[in-house]
Amino acid sequence: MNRRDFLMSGLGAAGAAMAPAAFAKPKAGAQAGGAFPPGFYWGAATAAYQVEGAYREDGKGESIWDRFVLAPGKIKNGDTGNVACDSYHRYRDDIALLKAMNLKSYRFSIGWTRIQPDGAGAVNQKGLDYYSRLTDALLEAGIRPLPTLYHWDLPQNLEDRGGWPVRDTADRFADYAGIMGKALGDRIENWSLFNESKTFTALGYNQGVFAPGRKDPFAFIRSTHVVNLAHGLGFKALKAANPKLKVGSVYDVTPMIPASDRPEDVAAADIWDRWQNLWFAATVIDGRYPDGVFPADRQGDLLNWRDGDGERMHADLDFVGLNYYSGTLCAYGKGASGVPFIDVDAQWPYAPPAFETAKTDFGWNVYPQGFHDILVRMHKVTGNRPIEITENGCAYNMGPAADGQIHDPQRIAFYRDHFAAMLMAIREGVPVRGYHAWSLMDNFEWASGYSQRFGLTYVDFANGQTRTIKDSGRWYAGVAAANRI
Ligand code: IFM
Repeated sequence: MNRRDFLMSGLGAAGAAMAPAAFAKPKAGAQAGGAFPPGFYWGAATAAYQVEGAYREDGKGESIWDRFVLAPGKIKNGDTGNVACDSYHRYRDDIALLKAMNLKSYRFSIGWTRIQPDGAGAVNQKGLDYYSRLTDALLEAGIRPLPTLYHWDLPQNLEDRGGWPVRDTADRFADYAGIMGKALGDRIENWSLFNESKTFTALGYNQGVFAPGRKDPFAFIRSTHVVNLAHGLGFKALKAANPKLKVGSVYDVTPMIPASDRPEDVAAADIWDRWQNLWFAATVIDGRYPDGVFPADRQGDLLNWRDGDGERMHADLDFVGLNYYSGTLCAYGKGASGVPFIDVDAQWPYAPPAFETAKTDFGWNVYPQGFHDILVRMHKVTGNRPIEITENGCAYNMGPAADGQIHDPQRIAFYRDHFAAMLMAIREGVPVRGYHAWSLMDNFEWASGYSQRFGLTYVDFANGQTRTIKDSGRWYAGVAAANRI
């Protein structure tokens, strides 16, 4: 297999091979209850394309997701986010949900194409006004706004100019960040730059299953560098707009679990930790890439590295957002050194399951112990920066029962066990200061359309987007009010 074929197949195969099949048993004590630190932020999260709808309203431009959903066969049932939860019009209803659940923090994202329809140049005042109204309404309700600038909806015009693999996109992002900092920095203190860089670059540019649907491994690798540059430039632009702003970014992280004690499997877990957990978070904080992912003599070319990029991408983040869903099993195949891209004949076979965990309706392993473990791991990487859990949750797809209510005990159990794991990490010194459930409400789940329901609130998409708080939402309200489990 030549290098290109390896890159084409290797990452995809690795991803598939890492579908978690086997996990260690949760440690004793994982069920412990108790109080969270005073002032802990209990919250919930959403993202612009997944909830807002109003895809052509008030001067909004076209994003890559507006375009991608139109491609036949890309989204389950041909669903789109054109209407979604209609939050653009119903944001006051959403805030009422947050209040009903006693939540004090709302993580949402800003649609870049509402602000700059083409991703560059003139500002669309009506778009800014929307986020200004949302911010004011949150503050009035006593809820902290926690916006993310980029949750995957790149302006289509920038994709047409090359997208994330092209360095200019990082400069455009910095302009946009500066615009937002100036417009809302008087009322919003904490800002996240990106959501889940590793996921949108890999799925969008390598696997082609997310927008913009490209399958080009070399473009993908470059996109990772441009996104890191955009972190550094965006961070500096926000600070220049208002030095009082606190700027972080959101990383999806997963504990890498060797499939066995074989040194090869342990090495596979180590390399995947660097590539999946550190490639963005540690790079931005350190201003340099973790060693050992690419051959040292090829890395510069693969990334299109230029002198000064270390400083450009460096950002001394004020806080770190972490998203956690499950663990990842890592096994190692024939002849591989543990370094992706070096061994062209590397294989990443499925390991025999040690034992099964419960699964969500999406098929994801339920693995609360991994939440504790990755928090402890990332704390070592992020220093003493405050950590916000910016996402954690599960898809269970039950609808209203005969009594009109949504009884979802599996989701309550999921959250209870994950809160226990988080509390254990906090007690061990991990500085977690807030938690956002994914999600406030059922919404557009990307390539899965509306088939996967992650919400604490049920949304009736067929009947006017009406919202009903699920049993889990009511249970969560109790946790938030008591600040304990
Ligand atoms: O819905 C997504 C979200 O947009 C990013 N993190 C994972 C969630 C569930 O897949």
